[in-house]
Amino acid sequence: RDYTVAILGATGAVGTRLMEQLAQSKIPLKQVKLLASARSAGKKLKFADQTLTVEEARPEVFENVDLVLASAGGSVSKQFLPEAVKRGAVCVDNTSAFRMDPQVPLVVPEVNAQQLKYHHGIIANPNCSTIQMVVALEPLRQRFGLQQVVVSTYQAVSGAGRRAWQELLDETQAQLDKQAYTPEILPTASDAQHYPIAFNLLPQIDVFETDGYSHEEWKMIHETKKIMLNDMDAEAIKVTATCVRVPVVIGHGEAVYFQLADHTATVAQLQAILKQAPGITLQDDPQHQIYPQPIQAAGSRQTFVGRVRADAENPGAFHMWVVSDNLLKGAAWNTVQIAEELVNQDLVRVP
Ligand code: 11C
Repeated sequence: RDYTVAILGATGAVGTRLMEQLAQSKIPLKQVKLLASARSAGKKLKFADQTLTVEEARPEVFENVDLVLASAGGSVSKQFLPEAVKRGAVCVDNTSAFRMDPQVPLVVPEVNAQQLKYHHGIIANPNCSTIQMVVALEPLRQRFGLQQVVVSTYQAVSGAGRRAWQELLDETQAQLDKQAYTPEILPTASDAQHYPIAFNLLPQIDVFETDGYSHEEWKMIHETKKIMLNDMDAEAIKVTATCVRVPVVIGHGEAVYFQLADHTATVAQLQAILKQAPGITLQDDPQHQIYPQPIQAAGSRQTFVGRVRADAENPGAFHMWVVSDNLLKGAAWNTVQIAEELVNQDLVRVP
């Protein structure tokens, strides 16, 4: 069977990579449709060796589409994905619109591909910072049990979109040129205050909840529980997070501190498991200064893990440093990987 695939939000930072990842994927393609807002309709974009014209997203354009890969923002997904499902298309959504819906599997294929068979037409792709963390933690959880996670993130500006990416570049140039620059996007476009990211750190990603956590921190806590335990409020694994934006273009870094149930686990065992685990490249040789870095991870589908070390005062507790390309494993690649799994498991149909 060959598939007609629509990309909703083809012109954004993730959309561009969705096209690249789809072109490289094993999915047999009948036709590819590029969909975006009326503003981008008519644009011509390269897909593999073809030139495709972007169409305006309207409910009718989903007729005869088998698979939708969506990354045009939560409100666009809420508006169009139910229309696509009504017309028989299965949708993989990279926005947060449906992630906590109990009818919607939230999937990282290395962790919970078995959840895909329960889909009702929509599958959600998790937040980028959650994905790379669960890829690294899951093989350790499988072997030793996992009780608690404390994560601090160092997140690249591309996570906040193309305009935030440009803001870092323009602001850095302005500061080097000793020119004035007024930030308009970061820490988050929808909040009242904007602060410089060049030569700075911003401990705010997304808006704040009433309990003092940012929404990004909330996502890391509840998405991790849903992916690993299929319950967004599960108490069996405690998770807490501090999310920080750093002046890096691509590649989120995470300092992950975790408590295993089995207190006999050793660093050598953890390294051996991580070395074999799907989707992971172990870069852990401090004597030779080998450890993951965003500039090396950018452009790769892998999750890179290093700095694995034991907390000498707390048996069963360890640190690791996890880096991945937030636009690939954190978004476009995980989305296309889910689509490949749906094809492999013969699940491209609305039940
Ligand atoms: C960031 N993690 O770095 C966000 C971007 O829920 O898919 C991804 C937002 C999401 O700003």
